[in-house]
Amino acid sequence: KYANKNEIGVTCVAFSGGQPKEGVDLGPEYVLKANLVEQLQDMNYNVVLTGGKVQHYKEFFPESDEPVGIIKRPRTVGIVNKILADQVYEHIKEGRLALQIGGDHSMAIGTISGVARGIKERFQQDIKVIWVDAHADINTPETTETGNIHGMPVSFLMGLVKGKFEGLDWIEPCLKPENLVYIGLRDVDKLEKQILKENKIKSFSMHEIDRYGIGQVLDMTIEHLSKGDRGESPIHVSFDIDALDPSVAGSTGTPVRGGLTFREGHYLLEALHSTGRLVALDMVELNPAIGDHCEDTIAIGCSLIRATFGESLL
Ligand code: Z70
Ligand code: MN
Ligand code: MN
Ligand code: MN
Repeated sequence: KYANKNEIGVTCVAFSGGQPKEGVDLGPEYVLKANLVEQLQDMNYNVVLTGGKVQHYKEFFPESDEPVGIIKRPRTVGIVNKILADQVYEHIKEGRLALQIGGDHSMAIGTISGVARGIKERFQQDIKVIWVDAHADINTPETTETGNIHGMPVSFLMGLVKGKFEGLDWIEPCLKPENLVYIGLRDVDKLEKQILKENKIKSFSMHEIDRYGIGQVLDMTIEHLSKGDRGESPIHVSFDIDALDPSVAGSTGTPVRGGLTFREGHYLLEALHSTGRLVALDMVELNPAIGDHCEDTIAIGCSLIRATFGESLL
């Protein structure tokens, strides 16, 4: 419905500036080396790779980027996301599905901004987001304990950040609290919990997944995101690989035990594919420099992407 020619615009975001660990910028290169593009082509998609190669954005980095308070690299994160938003917007405008491979989760500032702009323009609709993650990534520059912007993208997208923040002042709030659902949470900061409550954001933590099972959680998620429309508004999935249990996908910067199983992760994306409402997917925080068997985590990232785009089971 939203994409018109079985075409996927793939943007490889080799960026790590939203957090301190090296290696997360290598995620996209490894995913390409694992033949993701060929796999999608085998599923009869046309693949359009942004810029024809992995994007580093280094030519846009500011010469210096001193912390603002405890916030690290705000101007770098800001400019990279501004460019990224334009790249993703272009794919949506062209009627493509949008796939972004990361890279740290600060990149969702750009991906969701770009998708929201394109969807608004083409369909006059607001974007709805499913954020699959061990973390809520909804700290503000005031509540963050780490200063890492990958823990803050949601607050910037929702307009929860007071005043204009240097480097990130181009961001237009494009995500309403009622249009977001979290799945997989298990490591949420105290002040983040307060923000989730104040904004009445629908969240299915690992506790709810244990209680209801992933099937019912997905039913409830889709029901929530269907309020006020005929159950067909467009959905962007932002999938942090650390939503999965570290025993399944260990090559990521901040593994937290007690996560989704291999099948729960896949079921979630298969169920969303079957709604026909998906317009964009972020697959982020793959860090090949961490863990002993990074090729396993990379392969699971590819497999999750294929599930999202409808790799048939039978
Ligand atoms: C913490 C913060 C985070 C990912 C860590 C952690 C955030 N709440 N996100 N790893 N992917 O720094 O704000
Ligand atoms: Mn996370
Ligand atoms: Mn995250
Ligand atoms: Mn191995």
